[in-house]
Amino acid sequence: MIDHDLPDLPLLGYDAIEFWVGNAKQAAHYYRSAFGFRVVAYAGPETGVRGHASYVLQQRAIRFVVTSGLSPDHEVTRHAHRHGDGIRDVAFRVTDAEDAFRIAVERGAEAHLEPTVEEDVHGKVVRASIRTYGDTIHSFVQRDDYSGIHLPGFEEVGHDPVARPVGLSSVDHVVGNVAAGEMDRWAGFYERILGFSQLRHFDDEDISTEYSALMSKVLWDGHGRIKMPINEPAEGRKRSQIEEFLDAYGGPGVQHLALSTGDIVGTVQTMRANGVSFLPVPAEYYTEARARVGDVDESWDDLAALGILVDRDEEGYLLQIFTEPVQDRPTVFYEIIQRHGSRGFGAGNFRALFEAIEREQARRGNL
Ligand code: TYF
Ligand code: FE
Repeated sequence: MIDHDLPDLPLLGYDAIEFWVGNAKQAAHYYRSAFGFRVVAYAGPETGVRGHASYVLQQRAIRFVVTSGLSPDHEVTRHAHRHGDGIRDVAFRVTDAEDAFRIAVERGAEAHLEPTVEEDVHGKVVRASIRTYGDTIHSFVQRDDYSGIHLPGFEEVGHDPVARPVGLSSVDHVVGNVAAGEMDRWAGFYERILGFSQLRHFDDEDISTEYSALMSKVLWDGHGRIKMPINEPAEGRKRSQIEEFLDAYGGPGVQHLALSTGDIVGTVQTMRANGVSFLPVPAEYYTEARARVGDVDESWDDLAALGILVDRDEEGYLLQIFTEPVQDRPTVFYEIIQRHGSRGFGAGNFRALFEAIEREQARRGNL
């Protein structure tokens, strides 16, 4: 619960999501050519930054940073060695980073970066970070007094000849995988430290043991600006997909990022044409889904041709689809989501989804 003796800790939304990768130059190219992001800024030796290179990628309100180390012992290189390409920082935008950091640490967060002011001709940015699960951090970024492209040290990159936007518009949610028995502790972390509350949880016996082999709790900021589900493995019929992730990633970390689109049919058509692989959905799914969901604005033929899943609840419906992991390790993947009223996570798709994931686990010899 929130400690009401302490002031509120308002998070304005996601700031950048930073990936630490083996080869940022090539990772940036993938997000440009396949996901339609535009490279807007760069930092590295050419811009006076030592030790690493970073590319800032933008599509509407989504900002990714991909960074790699330039020498064998750099911390970014070591992170990439251990985890493979993965998410280091899920940053939040705040109005006062020093305040946010102080409140979080008073509530028990482990400090990673003390409040740090960076300045250039475009103004100033204040940043501070706390640790979360595994080697993942949350930065608090205060950039109201900054007009530069990203952060001091970055240089703007002009026209991107590769990127063609695919319609992705914002980060909907960011999901973490933690070890068995740790979900409640991390749910408590988001409640206690950031003042989040539990939106819903999937730990009913039938869901967790019969076919999903995972439990999940959704923590959110109470506004919908930030949603952070946490999964842990559960005993199931088969080896948990969460266990597979934890082994391949070398511990807890971000499992998937859900990105919103206003036109999922167009977005998925373009991403598929760009070479992105999505989880295959059996044709029978659509017979069941049409009966379960009823009328939708989209054409069922388009949804079936593209493998888009559909779910409905009291508030409306949603469309969602999942990529294969975007590394050779079975770790981070993406969800593309379009909401028509529903604030859910597609619980009605869990059986079809988790069975599809299990088929992929089996193809990798990990089931
Ligand atoms: O974020 C969610 O809850 C949905 C469902 O390993 C989901 O996207 C949950 C766990 C998982 C894959 C998808
Ligand atoms: Fe999701």
